[in-house]
Amino acid sequence: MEARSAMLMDLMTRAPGFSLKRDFYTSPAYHALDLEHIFYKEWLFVGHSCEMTRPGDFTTVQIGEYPVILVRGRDGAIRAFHNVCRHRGSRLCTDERGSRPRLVCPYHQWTYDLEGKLIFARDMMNEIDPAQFGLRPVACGEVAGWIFISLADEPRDFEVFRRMVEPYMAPHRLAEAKVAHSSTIIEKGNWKLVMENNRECYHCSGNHPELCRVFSDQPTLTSGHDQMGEDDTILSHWQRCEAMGLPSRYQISPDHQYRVMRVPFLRDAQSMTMNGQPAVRRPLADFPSGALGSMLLYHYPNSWNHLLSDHALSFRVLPISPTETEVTTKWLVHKDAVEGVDYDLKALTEVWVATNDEDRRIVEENQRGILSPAYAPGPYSRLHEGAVIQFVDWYADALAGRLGGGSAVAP
Ligand code: 3BY
Ligand code: FES
Ligand code: FE
Repeated sequence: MEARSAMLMDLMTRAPGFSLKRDFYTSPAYHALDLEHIFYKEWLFVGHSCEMTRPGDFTTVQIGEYPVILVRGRDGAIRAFHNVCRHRGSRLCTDERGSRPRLVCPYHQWTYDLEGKLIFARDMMNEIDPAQFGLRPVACGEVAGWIFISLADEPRDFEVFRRMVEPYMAPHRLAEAKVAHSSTIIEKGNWKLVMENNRECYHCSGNHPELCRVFSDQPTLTSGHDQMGEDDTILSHWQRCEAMGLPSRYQISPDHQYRVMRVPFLRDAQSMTMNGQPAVRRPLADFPSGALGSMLLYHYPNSWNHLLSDHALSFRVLPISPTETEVTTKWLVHKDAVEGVDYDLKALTEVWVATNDEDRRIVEENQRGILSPAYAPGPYSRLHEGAVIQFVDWYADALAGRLGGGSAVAP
């Protein structure tokens, strides 16, 4: 059977509340469908505006088959383009990041301005209409310093997402931050295993000694989001933070694609550090208290984020192959915080460097088990893995709708 029909059939007949069939985590054909119908259609988190502060600053990113460049224009706006020269198609910018007054193709030096206009094609300016050969734009949106792109011809509504999450993010003043540290790891596992693993803390007590020093693995907090408002500790945390002007209550989009909420840390911890003390002396904003816990932002298919009082963390997930996923973590601090004076890099990064490595191992072992022909879908815990069920339902619904089958959630 053609992969598309096989996948649709698998989605329509899957057992809800169970992990997916093996092909979803292993098959190259299913992976290609994930790219086409999820990664080439949804808004994707790619980076931070504070990484491109001046005109000409650029960063590049590879989404499946698409190389993309993000560049700040002379007008101050950040734009995204396909990183493909309009002459004969060479990749235009080869560096991961940098700064250029113009974008010059390394092959025959066709030259584009920072707004993507072709301004020079040696000995060809009379032969062609340069207006026809500008860089092809990619939709680009920003919310509170977080940059998203969409490769879709008709991108989904970004404003509705922005309106929900901006009030939660803006008080952390992340456009005025800087990236203090960045780590990129390749996990030998399907991207959905990376996301599923992130969506539960059923594995935390057995695997994350560092994270568990400050982060509770209590199910209401990490998975049963719908029950959050019934938990007194969470309710009083929300009330305290909202009294400081920080929106905190759990909100989720109608299709469950993205959500925000503020969660308290254990005891009096203020940050995700080994001792719970702030890692950065200079906080991100003038918060009256440091015990804000974490403002969590999840956006499917490819990011989760922790906004703390002293720093912020972003996590970007990009599929490389059916069994390989790139995970990039960035630690953001106030732009004027000085390393060695206001923060110690090891203290800042220790918990998540360890946690990421533990999660990598978990995901890789999960993948190795699933690669066995003996693997069969297993049940998610209703108590601890409710958010995994939500993620898989979102994925299955989004795909089934696009493959032509309507909702994939069994009645
Ligand atoms: O090396 C780079 O990334 C350059 C080459 C041409 C344009 N680009 C910004
Ligand atoms: Fe870019 Fe020729 S391919 S200048
Ligand atoms: Fe984990």
